[in-house]
Amino acid sequence: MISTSILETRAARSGLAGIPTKVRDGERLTQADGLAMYQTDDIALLGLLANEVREKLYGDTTFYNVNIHVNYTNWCNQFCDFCAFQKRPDDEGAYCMSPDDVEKALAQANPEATEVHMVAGVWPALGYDYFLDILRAAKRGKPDIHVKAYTMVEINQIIKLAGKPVGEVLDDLREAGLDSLPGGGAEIFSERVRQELYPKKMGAERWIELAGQIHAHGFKTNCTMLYGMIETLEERVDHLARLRALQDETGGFQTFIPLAFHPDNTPGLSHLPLPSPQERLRSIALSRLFLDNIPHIKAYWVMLGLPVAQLALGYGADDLDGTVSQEKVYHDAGAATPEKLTRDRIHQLIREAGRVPVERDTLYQVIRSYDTIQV
Ligand code: V47
Repeated sequence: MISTSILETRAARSGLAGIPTKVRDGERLTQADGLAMYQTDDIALLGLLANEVREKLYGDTTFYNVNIHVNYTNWCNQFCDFCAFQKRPDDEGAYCMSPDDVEKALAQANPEATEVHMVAGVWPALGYDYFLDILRAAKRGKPDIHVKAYTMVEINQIIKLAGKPVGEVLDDLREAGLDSLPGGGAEIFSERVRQELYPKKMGAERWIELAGQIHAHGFKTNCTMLYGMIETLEERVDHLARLRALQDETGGFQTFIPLAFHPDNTPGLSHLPLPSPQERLRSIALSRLFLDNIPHIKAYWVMLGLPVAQLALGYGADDLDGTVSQEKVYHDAGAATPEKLTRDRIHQLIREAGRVPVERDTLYQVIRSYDTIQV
């Protein structure tokens, strides 16, 4: 192990003075540290530190799960400038799955899948019962599946439709089959960015309030940050700090997923570049170091691309999501990644990165470790 004093000498040259010592002592990083980590050119040093933290927690273990995505409708009235997935019902390519469609999709899914990730647009004409019915339909199609569904944005809409207190809505959703919630819809918490790019979408305070209520109700969720649009580095750090503060209160986040903005086919931002591989690795490493209370950092290969996702496993990420299949939000925005991966291909990617594949369920219970099994 390189001595802390050698690392501090290097850190002093790259604007990261004090950070190696804090990380090794387990001391919380400040927002100023967060900003310094966004400003430094020394991404390799961030990676080295983040990898140390990751190895301390999990060694070489790299989690993955066998999952499918069901984007049940692309109808959406939020009209976010960054989104290539949204349609009005009359638009070409618009669709909305019925409960029967959802049931069929699950019945025909990979029999080994343990999780369905079910998210979509927001369209008020879909009534409260629809959201309960598609959960029940998913369980009818595959009774043993874990249903991870509905971002805070969808939950906000479902609560409006229900006209009932949050707690009662969450009870109904749980009874209909909801097991946990994904991390989408947070975008960037900055009110400035929201006003400019997604003014119809609920603001950060409501996202955080709902996530807190959902955690208090006993559900685990994930969390995300969409970066690479028009946000400042300070706004990114503020976003991460708000997630960390909520996690201190509730402990309900399992995983953080930094989401790199994909510009293709987006209504307002198609002129922007895709964040570079360096920036994608920085986001992984920085989130591992800054979000000291969120257990898992996910390399979402659909958005990172396979080579960067593999590298991310040495920059702090401990989770490679997943076999996926049928994902539409990123693929509509120009993601050039495959539509799905087989289990064997995931094992190969993890092994090539020098790590050990461990299949997990949604709640990070180990299903099978492949440390001695060569599959
Ligand atoms: O909420 C939309 C983002 C999210 C674009 O919880 C875009 O396990 C980049 O949240 N470019 C959906 N990003 C994806 C998501 C997710 C993915 C994987 C795992 C989990 C999990 C959650 O994608 C949206 C939005 O923030 N998004 N459009 C785009 N053009």
